[in-house]
Amino acid sequence: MKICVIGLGYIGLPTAAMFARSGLDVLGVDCNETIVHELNQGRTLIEEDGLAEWIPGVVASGKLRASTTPEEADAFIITVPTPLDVEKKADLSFVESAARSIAPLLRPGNIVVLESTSPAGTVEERLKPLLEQSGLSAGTDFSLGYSPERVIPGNILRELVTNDRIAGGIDGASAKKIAALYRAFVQGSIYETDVRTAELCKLAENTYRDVNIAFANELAKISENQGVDVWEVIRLCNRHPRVNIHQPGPGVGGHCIAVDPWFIVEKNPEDSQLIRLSREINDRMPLYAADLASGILSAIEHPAEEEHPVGATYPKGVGRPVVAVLGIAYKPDVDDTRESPIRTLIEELERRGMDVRWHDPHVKNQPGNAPGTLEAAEGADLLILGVNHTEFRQLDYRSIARSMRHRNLLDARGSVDAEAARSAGFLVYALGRGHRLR
Ligand code: SAJ
Repeated sequence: MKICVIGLGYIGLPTAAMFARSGLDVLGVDCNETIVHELNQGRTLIEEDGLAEWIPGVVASGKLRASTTPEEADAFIITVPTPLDVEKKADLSFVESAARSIAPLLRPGNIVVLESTSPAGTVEERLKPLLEQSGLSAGTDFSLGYSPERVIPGNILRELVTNDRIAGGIDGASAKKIAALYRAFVQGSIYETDVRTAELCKLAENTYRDVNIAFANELAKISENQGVDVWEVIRLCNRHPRVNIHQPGPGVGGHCIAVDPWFIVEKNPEDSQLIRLSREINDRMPLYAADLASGILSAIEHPAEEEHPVGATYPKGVGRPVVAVLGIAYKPDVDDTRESPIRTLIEELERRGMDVRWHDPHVKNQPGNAPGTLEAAEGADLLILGVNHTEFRQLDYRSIARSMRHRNLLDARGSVDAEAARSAGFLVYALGRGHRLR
C-alpha cells in the first residue's frame, strides 16, 4: 500500500514516519524544498523526542521518500497548516491547494483523509467539491473523511500509537476504510463516526482546555485579590474526585489551543460567548504578567545609579529596568515558539521601556538568545521564569543572584523552588500568589 502525506510539519512528518515504520510505502510532500532535501538525506528540522533517531532508518530502508509534488497513491493524508487570518477565521488555502494537487491523481478506490484542524463542515463544503473535479464521486468512487490527531508535542511518537482516535467519514464505508488505514500503527481504540462530528470533536477538545485554563487564570487573579496562593488552591481542589482545574500562567500559546476555539466562534458567533471570553482572558494574560513585572520593579526601594531620561515612563525605583526572561517556547521542553505568550510578554515589557534579555535552551537560531541563564541575568533587576523547561527546575540561584543588580524573581509558572531562591537573597513573587502588585 502506498500513502502520500501532504505537509511535513510537526504532525505530518511523525505520521509519515509512523506509516513507513509500519511497512507502508510513504511519500512525504512539502512545498519547502529544504525540508524535502533534508528528509531525503535522513535528517529532520523538527525537534521532537525520538524523531531524529527514527528518520535515518525509514529513509535508508526506502519506505519514506520526500518530494515537492504528490504522486498517485492508495491513500492521501492532508496535514497542512490551517492558520487564523486577520479576522480570526480559518485560512483554508493550504487545504484547498492540497486538494487541487490530489484531484488529478485520484483513482477509484482511493482514500483521502484530512487531519488539519478545521471548522466543522470543511471536508464536505471545501474539500469534497475540489476532489470531485477529478470526475470521481466521494463515497461512491473514493473514500473521504476526517481523522484528527490528538498528540501532544514532546510526546508525539508515543501518543500517535497509544491514543484513541476518531475516524469520521462522509459515509459509513469511508469511516471504516479510514479506521482500517490508521490501524497500521494505532494501538488505541479507533471510533468511527460521521465527518462533521469528527471535525467538531477536535475543536471541542482543545476548546475545553482553553476554557479550563481561562478559569484557572481568572482564579489566579481572584487568589491575588484574596491573598491566597492559587497553586495551592488548585492542588487541593484537584483532590476532589470530579475536579480537574488546569494551570494558570502567562497565557496560552502554540498553534492549537490558542487558535482552534476561534474556528467554533467563526461558525457560531451568537452561541459561543463563553468560548470567546475564555480566549480573550487567556490572550490578556501576557499583559497581566507585564503588570506584575511593572509592580515588582516599582517596589524597588533603592534606585539604580542611572538617571531617568526626560519623558521616560519607566516604573519608579530603577532607571531603565533590566529584565531577564527564562524561556520563550510556547510550553516546556519544546523548541516551538509559535503563538508564544512569552514573546508577547517580552514585547510588552519593551514597549514599557524595559531592557529585556532572554535565554531559552531549546530555541535554536533565533536572534537575541543569550548563551545561558547567567548571561541573560547579568545586571538585571528582575528575573522572570516564563517557561518551566526541565533545565530551569534547579537553577543556581546563588550565582544568578550575584550577577543581578536587584534580586527579584517573578515565577509565572508556580514552579520555582522559592526557598532556594529566597536563601540566595531573592524576593520571590509568583503569578496567582496574593501579592497585590498591580
Ligand atoms: N497551558 C496552560 N495551562 C495548562 C495547560 C497548558 O497555561 O494547564 C498552556 C501551555 O503553557 C501552552 C498552551 O497552554 O502555552 C498549550 O499547551 P498544551 O500542552 O495544553 O497543548 P498543545 O497546544 O501543545 O497541544 C494541544 C493538545 N490538546 C489537548 O490537550 C486537548 C494536543 O493533544 C492536541 O493534539 C494539540 O493541541 C493539537 O494539535 O490540536
